[in-house]
Amino acid sequence: MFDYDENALSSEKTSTFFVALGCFWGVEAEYGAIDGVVRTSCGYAGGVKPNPSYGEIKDHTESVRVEYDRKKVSYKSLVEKSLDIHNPQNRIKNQQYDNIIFYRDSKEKRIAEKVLEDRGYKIGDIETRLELITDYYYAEDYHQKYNLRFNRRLEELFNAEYSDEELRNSAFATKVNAFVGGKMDKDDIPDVDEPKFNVFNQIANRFR
Ligand code: MHO
Repeated sequence: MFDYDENALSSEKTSTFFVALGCFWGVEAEYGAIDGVVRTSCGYAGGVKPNPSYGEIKDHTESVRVEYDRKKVSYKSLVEKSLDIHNPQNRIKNQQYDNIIFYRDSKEKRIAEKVLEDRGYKIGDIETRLELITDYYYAEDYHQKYNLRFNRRLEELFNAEYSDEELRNSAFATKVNAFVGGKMDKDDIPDVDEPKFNVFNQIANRFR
C-alpha cells in the first residue's frame, strides 16, 4: 500500500457523485484530476436490469462513480465540470454512451437544474438526462484506471502492490490514472517521495 492511499480520506468520509458522459475511460480520468476528488471507478448505471457487463450492458450506460471530499468539492462543481466537457444538447444515438447527470435526492436535482439554467439551457430542451441514481455496478477490472493499466510499467508497479479490487479503490491510482490520461496539470501530481515510486516519477518527469 502506498502512503498516498494510507493518508487519503476514507470512503465513509467522502460523498458520492455519479455521471455518464460517453466512454468511461476518459471520464474517469477527467474527474480523477480534480483536486478534492478522492476516488473514481468505472461502472454501469442508468438502467434497471440487474448485472450488466461490458459485453451485455442491457439498459445501462457507461458511468463513473466519484468519491469526493465535501470540504474541497461540491455537487454543484462536479455538475459544472460535466458541462465543461460535454454539450448537453448533443443527441447520443447509442445508449451505452448516453449523457446522464445523476442526482441522489431532490436537493441535488434542483442544484443540477440550476447549473444547467445558469448556463443558458432549458431543462425540457436538452438531450442529457437528469436522473436519480439507483443501481451502480462496477465494470470489469480491466476497465478500472484504464489509462494507468494501459501503461505497462505502471500496471506492473501497481500490480505488485495491489489486488484488482485495491487498484479500483486506490486514491493514488485515481490520480496517476488522471495524470497519464492527460487530464491533470503537472503541478497537481501528488508529491510522492518513496523509492518505489521511481517508475512513476520517471514517467511523470517525461511530462513535466
Ligand atoms: N471506442 C472505444 C470505446 C471503449 S469504451 C470503454 C474502444 O472500443 O476502444 O466504451
